[in-house]
Amino acid sequence: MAFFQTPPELGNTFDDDRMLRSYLARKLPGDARAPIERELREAGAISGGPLYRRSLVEGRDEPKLVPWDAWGHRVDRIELSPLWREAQKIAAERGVVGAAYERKFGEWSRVLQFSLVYVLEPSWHVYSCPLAMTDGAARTLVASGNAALVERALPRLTSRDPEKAWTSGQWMTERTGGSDVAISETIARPDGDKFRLYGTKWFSSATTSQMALTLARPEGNPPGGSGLALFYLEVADNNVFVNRLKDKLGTRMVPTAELTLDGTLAVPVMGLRDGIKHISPMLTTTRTWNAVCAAAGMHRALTLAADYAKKRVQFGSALAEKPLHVDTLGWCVAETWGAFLLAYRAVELIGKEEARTLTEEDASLLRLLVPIAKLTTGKQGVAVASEALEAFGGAGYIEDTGLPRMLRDAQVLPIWEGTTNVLSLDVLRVLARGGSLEPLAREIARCAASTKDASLRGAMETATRALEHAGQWILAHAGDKSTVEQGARRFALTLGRATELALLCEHAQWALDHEKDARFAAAARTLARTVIDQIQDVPFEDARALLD
Ligand code: UCC
Repeated sequence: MAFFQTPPELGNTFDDDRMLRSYLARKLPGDARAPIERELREAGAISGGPLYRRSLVEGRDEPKLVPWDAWGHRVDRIELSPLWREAQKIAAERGVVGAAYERKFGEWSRVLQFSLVYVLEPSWHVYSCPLAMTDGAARTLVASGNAALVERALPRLTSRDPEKAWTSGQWMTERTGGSDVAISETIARPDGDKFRLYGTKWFSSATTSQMALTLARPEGNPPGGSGLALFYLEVADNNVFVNRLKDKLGTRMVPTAELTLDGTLAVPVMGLRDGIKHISPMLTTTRTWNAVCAAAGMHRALTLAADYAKKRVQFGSALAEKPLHVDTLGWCVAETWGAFLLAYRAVELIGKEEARTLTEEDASLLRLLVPIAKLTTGKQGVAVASEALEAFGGAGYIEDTGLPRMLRDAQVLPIWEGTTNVLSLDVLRVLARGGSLEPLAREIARCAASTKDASLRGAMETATRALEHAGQWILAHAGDKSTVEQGARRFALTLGRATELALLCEHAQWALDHEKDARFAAAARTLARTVIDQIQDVPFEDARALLD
């Protein structure tokens, strides 16, 4: 009898998620828990069942640009994959954006909404990208106080009716750069009480969206970020030309396009200045999506690898019996749970902000936590996806297993929405503009205060010491801008990993007390054995010499 390997399988991706379920049990108030779990269980059945199966067979069904119709008219139509069309419907009906704005569960509404994202994301070929920007646009419009735009767009952006629901683009990146947005070249010329935009947008990920928020410089404004204004536009019949779709390493179902705006009618969202500042609610939102999706991708890769390890026999026993394989997957679990808790801490605070229960201290924590969560989980997402693929041996490298896509899609997480280095500089920006490490110190002290079990003491101390070391380092180099900038990534990653470890200790203590579950404690100890404190003084000459 010839041998055929049994492939990995998924069950209900909510029911099978130890971390998510334990987290919800710990956090949700009694009356919210049952209805939230019900919604997530339904989403988990879709994600682990029909959507996952489709994602495997439709993995090459990429979007197509149709620039001209049969009779020579320029149409610039983008044909989406069937799976994306299905995702559009599921997302609207399940309220993957809308649930956050309905606020049925007060400050926990964001936990429901982001948990829907977390459960569904790995099965719908990164449909979370346009949803993230839709959520970001909704939050930005609400924050702007522009009543006319809120009235026009918000009901559509948050609708549960697939026929009415809109998605939004966020068009910031230009040929001049995706990081240094202040040097954008798009100009805005007055046309009555509106403006016409002229320029090129180099990456627009949700090109099929009905609206977009974008930056442009009103003619006569000074150079730099403060001279840009934030504009709202609707895409249909509005002189938006699709130059081409981008040929990307991953996120291949996302119709990322290069656009020319040639007289596109737009209205200012909030005055004619400070566009970067005004679009910052969008950055906060999409970066949180990024962190949640990183944790979701890690969890999916790990779940498949762990299931496979039970089925795959090599050298006389299942991989799940091999100490070395178990050790490798155990590391993946610890990284995944750490990433989850860090991302969800940002989610909780956004929920509080929207329910108006956020304290000033919480607000300072949120501002620091979002870039830290995005940059830390982005790196973890790539590392865990890579390790999970390797755990399949050659099968992890073969396209029709559906596995390689996980690594390609993970690789975008540290790139879009601000690279690791740009976000490390954002952390420095927070500290330079009146912030401090105090909110993180309080967070870690809170975790330490609740962590009593002797088996967690060492791990908790590792987190506390790492944060202290980071604090000493930044203080010691306060006057030396170049040294601080050079070490910014190590600094930010230390903050991120220390916070993850502290949150994991806190959760582990709760799980020991309330669920008699020692797995989170094992995960905390495993995470503590990785490099948490990355602070080092590296002579700049060494780095420079290597590039000369
Ligand atoms: O990649 C892209 C699309 C991909 C699709 C996304 C899907 C994601 C979903 C995932 C699901 C799977 S779009 C391109 C993304 N690009 C970026 O994210 C930009 C990266 N660059 C930066 O973040 C830079 O740090 C800039 C652009 C913000 C730096 O510009 P400036 O002009 O140098 O900034 P300033 O002068 O430091 O800040 C201008 C103002 C300040 O306010 P004031 O004037 O009151 O001091 C800042 O405090 O903006 C404020 N500000 C912020 N506020 C700047 N950044 C922030 C922030 N993050 N939060 C709050």
